[in-house]
Formats: sequence, C-alpha cells, structure tokens
Amino acid sequence: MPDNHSGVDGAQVLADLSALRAIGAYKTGVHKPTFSEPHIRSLQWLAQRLPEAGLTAEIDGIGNVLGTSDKPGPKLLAGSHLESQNYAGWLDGPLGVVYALEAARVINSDRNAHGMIEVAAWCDEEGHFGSFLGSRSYVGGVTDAEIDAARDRSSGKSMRDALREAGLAGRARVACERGRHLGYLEAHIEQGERLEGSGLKIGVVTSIVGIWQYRIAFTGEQNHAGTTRMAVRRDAGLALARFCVDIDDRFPAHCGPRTVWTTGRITLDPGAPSIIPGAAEMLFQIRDDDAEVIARLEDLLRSMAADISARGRCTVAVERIRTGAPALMDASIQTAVEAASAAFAGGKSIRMPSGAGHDAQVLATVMPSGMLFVPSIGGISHHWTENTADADIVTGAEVFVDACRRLLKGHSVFERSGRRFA
Ligand code: HGY
Ligand code: MN
Ligand code: MN
Repeated sequence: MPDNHSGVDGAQVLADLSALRAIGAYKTGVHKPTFSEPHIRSLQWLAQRLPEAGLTAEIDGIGNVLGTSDKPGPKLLAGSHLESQNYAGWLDGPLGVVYALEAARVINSDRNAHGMIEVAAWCDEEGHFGSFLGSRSYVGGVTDAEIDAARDRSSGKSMRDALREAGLAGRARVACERGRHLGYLEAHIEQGERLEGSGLKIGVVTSIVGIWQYRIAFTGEQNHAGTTRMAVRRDAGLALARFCVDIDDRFPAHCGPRTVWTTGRITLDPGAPSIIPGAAEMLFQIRDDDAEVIARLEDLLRSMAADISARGRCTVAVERIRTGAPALMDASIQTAVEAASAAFAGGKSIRMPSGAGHDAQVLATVMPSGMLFVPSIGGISHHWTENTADADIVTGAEVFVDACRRLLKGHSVFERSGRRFA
C-alpha cells in the first residue's frame, strides 16, 4: 500500500457510524443507556461485524465485546464503548469502536502488516451502573460482589437483573492476558472546543483526569410550606443550595489549574411545592489529573459539611461513591499518533490532556495506552446535538489506522520504553 494511502474506506466508516446512530436514535443523537435494548443491539451489531476483520467475536459476562485472533504475532488492542449517556451524542464511544473495526479490517487483511488489531467495546464506560465496570473487569478490577451491588443510577435496576435480561447471566467475564497486547489505542471525540477553536484536527492525548464522585445527603425537617415560620425552618433544599454556592466560593483557592467540579443531579424529598424538603441529595464530581489535588478538595468538602452539621439546623453526610486514578498516556504511542497526524492530517495535531474520563485510563494500568481526539463541533458533548464534521471523522480514521500500523511496525519501540507488563 502506498505510504500516502491509509487503506481506510471513509465511506464505510461513515456508514458504520450511521448504522449505530440509527440504533436507539433520539433527535440527532442517541439514547442507549447500558443494557438498554438499543445498547444490546449495538453490541450485537459489532459482534456480527468483527469476523469481516478476521476476528472471533464474543460478548462476555459483563457485556464487553471482544474481537480476538489466534494468529501469532504482535497484537494491538483498540476500541472504546457503545452505550451513551441518556439522550446524548451519537459519536461518544462509537467513533472509537468503528475506528478500531476499520483498523482491524484494513490491517488484519494486509499481508505486509506487522501484526494484528484486536477490538474491544467496553461496557458501561458512561457509568450507568458503576465506574468503568467493563474495562475494569477486563483488567481484573471488578469483583462479583461489586456486580451484585451495582444498580442503574436512573432506574435502580440491579446489574444482575440487567445482565440476566440481556442473556448474559452466568457467562464468564474475559480477563486480559498480560503480555498479549503491545498496547491499547482509543480514538474519541474531544468533547471540548480546543481542536475546533485552533483549527487543528487531531488531539494527541497526554493524560486523562481522575474522576471522584460523591453522594452528599442533607437532612432537615419536612414541614408545611405555609404555616412554618421562616425562623424555625430546617430546609434541606436550602442548605444544599447554599452548599453548592459555598463550594464555588471556596474551591478556587485550593484547586489546581485544570480542576473542575460539577453538581450533576439534585433531588429534593418529597419534592412538592407546598412541603419544605426534609431531605436533599446532590451527586457531585471533582476531576483533576493530580490525585493529591482531588484529595485536598475532598478534605475541604468534608470540613464544609461538618461546619453545617455543627450549626444544628441540617446535617450533611458526604459519601465518596467513585474514585478513578488519573493516567499518563504512553509516550511512544503519542509519538506514533503525532507521526500519523503529520502523514494524514497535515500535521494539524496538538498534545493535550483529557478532561473526560476514558477506558484508556483503565487499560493504562496493564499495558501502554494512548488516545487520539477528533474535533467536536462547538465543543458540545453529552448532548444529542454532539457532532463532528464527516471530513474530520474520515481524517481521524486515517490517522488512527496509520498510527496502528506504526505501533505494530515499531512494536520494539515498547521494548525500548522499558515498560513491562508481565
Ligand atoms: O464523563 C466522562 O468523562 C466520560 O465521557 N464518560
Ligand atoms: Mn466516551
Ligand atoms: Mn461520555
């Protein structure tokens, strides 16, 4: 294959993405939460396509789709996820899965290639049931007890029931074979406006943030909204609202340069206009690529909560429900992605951190891992208007496949990097 040709069939990549977009379509996006019917159909869609890339497909006991080859020689693992946030975008996840499928189709059928691409779609990256349950299961980080306890954050359905309804109950979970892969490469939409804003086409990811999530519960006293004097109220909703503002006032003095924090969900109980809420709950997240910064902010959060409880009107309980280690992306993979960008994206690439969490940060605990980003229009994501220009999608696929080739060809690069994962 001539050097200036990646072998990518851009029309096929776009057609595959459109086929996945049609499964669980919602306005111009999709609604396919983990183990929903459209999510299961998306897993099956991928499993049916993997043999055309010379791979044997299986859907394992936690809903990961794995495409593997028994051919000898170096193997690079590539993939992303297929479920979506609720009523969200069509590319968050599927872009990386389709790129991995295309890389496997192109490279696994090329006699001159220096190895094989194996493909994965990790289950529940979007955290409907937990934290990176699919990719963490693959690296050996999920116990049966964690699955027993896992519940859908929207419906409350147990993961065991969801697995059974998906026909996956009792099925073995596939664990990674240490040393099988020379590394893992994931493509993803940027979900931010940096690439578009600077007219660049490829983000070479340097690090991925850690995400720490909290359930913060406020307890006051439910009472009548008309007859309860303002001076004696113990309004849990008001205490929560004040707490959110206090966080915004006090965190900046203690955070890092790229720290972000979000209150993504607030519930008031009983949530009626004529009743003072006796209970309130917020789901709160802190993200940073330095775990010490997150730990420092958690200490501040807990001391702020203790101060409110000490005043005696409402009590506040802070429960940490999710932690995730930040991860550095492998330098050799960054170099390969940058070289591929020079070859297929006119060198319009930039090294940048990821403010979003990704399965690559989990795979990075067991093998050299890297990511590349393509531009998001308007920087929008986790919303059904999320989109990327077709031309950028195709360019990204060409860079991705070329980077895969380079990594397979130069897999000895990993030997030199001295990183061993036994
Ligand atoms: O929330 C995240 O960072 C990822 O998109 N699930
Ligand atoms: Mn994603
Ligand atoms: Mn996402």
